[in-house]
Amino acid sequence: MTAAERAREWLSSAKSIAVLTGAGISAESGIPTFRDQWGRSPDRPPLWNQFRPEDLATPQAFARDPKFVWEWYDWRRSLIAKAEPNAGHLALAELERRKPNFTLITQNVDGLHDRAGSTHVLKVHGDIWTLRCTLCSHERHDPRPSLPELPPKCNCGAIERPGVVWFGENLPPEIWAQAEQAAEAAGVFLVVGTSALVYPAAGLVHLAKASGAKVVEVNPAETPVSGMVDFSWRAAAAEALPQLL
Ligand code: BV8
Ligand code: ZN
Repeated sequence: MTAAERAREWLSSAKSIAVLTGAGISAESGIPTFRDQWGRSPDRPPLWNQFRPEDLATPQAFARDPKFVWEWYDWRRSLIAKAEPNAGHLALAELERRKPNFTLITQNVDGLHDRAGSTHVLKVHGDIWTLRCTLCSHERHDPRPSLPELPPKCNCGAIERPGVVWFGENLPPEIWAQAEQAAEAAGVFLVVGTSALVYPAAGLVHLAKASGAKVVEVNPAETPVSGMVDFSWRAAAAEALPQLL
């Protein structure tokens, strides 16, 4: 039985399915991942080459230099705006249409799952297109690829931050609770394109496994969860996920 046949068989008999995606599913849309390209990618402005995401995606970095952090997010927003969802994103949107109990949980902030047609996306690390005021917490969606002024300003006069979850910050409680419930209830849990290093998101894999799910990983590289999943598919998301349909 091929990898695809095995995964398809598990999916067809699953009463509920949950999927956790990471930056790897957007790699084939041309968006650099956090850990396996950032440092070396030539298209990443030299300005940030000496920084790691863990250094920039923090409240401390933002408090120290909001304009610098905003320039990083503005560059990412403009890159994402030029990107298109790939076959991996589209396959998950199709799977959602076909399977009644289907929950997509993503660590990505790029919004490509929504643009691919997924309708119920649990964004556990927030959304790069949302801006939140640092003073009055007013949130707004701003789809403009590059903002007229950095940092952007709220009507109340205070500066706004990206509506994402930074390191050291809690995940949105209600979204996180739904993600945990979906992982616990899943008959099949797919973990796609994540290095499984960032917690508590990576913990969903352990939770799904402990709750009796069949866990399938899709990743061209080995990760810390490869040893515990039922099947670790060494493949790119855009190549493997369409084979699940
Ligand atoms: C929290 C939003 C409670 C912002 C992000 C020590 C030990 C354990 C944990 C910690 C620790 N010290 C601190 C912590 C907690 C910390 C953490 O986990 N740190 C890590 C670095 C050890 N976590 C937190 O702080 C979280 N909050 O714990 O709250 C708390 C409260 C107060 C005080 C303390 C704790 C918040 C974490 C959220 C951070 N925000 N993003 C932004 O985007 O700018 S995380 C960031 O990393 C992205 O969201 C990203 O999605 C996420 C995970 O990375 P991946 O998605 O996995 O991407 P990565 O590049 O790593 O991997 C890509 C994978 O794709 C690779 O495996 C590659 O092989 C694969 N791939 C490549 N190409 C393809 C592919 N796969 C398929 N197809 C392909 N074509
Ligand atoms: Zn405000």
